[in-house]
Amino acid sequence: MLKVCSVLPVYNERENIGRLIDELLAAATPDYDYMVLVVDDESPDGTADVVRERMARYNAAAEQVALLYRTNDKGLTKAIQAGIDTAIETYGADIVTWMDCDGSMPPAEVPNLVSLLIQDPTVAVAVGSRWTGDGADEGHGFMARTLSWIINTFAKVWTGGKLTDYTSGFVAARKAVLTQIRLNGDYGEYCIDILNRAERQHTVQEMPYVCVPRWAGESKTGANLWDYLVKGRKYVRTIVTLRRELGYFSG
Ligand SMILES: Nc1nc2c(ncn2[C@@H]2O[C@H](COP(=O)(O)OP(=O)(O)O)[C@@H](O)[C@H]2O)c(=O)[nH]1
Ligand SMILES: [Mg+2]
Repeated sequence: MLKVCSVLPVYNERENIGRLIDELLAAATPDYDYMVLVVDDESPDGTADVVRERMARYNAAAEQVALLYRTNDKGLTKAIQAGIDTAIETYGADIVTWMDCDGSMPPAEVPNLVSLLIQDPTVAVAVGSRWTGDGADEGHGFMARTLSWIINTFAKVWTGGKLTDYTSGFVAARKAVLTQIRLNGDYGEYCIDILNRAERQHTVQEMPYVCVPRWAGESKTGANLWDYLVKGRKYVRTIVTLRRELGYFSG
């Protein structure tokens, strides 16, 4: 049976991670073997204790919840990459998904993202988009939405890609793509990089989703103009590098 693993990168998400695990496991369909792998970078707030409690609750019959507790080389992109590697090498995942773990991305939509890959063998990556169809960004204010729209338009026009949400972070991908393309960058720019590299060689399918405010706790990135400009510089650098390295792509 196909194995699907959702990698859940967390830092100080004690108030959100238990609910997210519950909702992901409740939404899973019997079409495949499903598990979640939480990747915690030594959160001081006790996030891992909540995960261990869920492991005790859910793992009696089969391992549905696992924890990768990292004490070195911290950071969001490295956490997701470590989770992807563990999902494939240790848990034998054929498909890996990942998402933010603050409630801003809908756990109930994960099976829909996965089914885009299962129903069509030519689709290699499925990605949630706030900027297509019924998608929306209700989780951010006007400034963040506008900057995100500018970055996404720039990514599309400058690289020649076709996607509408390169900074999504809500992704499901086949093992074959993930063993071929590794994540580059520190934070959200890794997503622009992997999606653009993937769409040059494979079919990447978007699925509309509505991003909502985090359930509880605080954003790690901050939300003032300076934080966005610092983040934006890295995004722009990634887009320029993609065009320089790979050229303009008109697929
Ligand atoms: N493992 C790990 N997860 C992180 C790190 N930084 C942020 N995260 C997680 O990444 C996701 C997005 O972070 P969030 O604070 O919501 O940032 P924002 O959405 O950009 O405001 C959440 O699930 C965080 O818990 C980190 O350094 N390590
Ligand atoms: Mg967030």
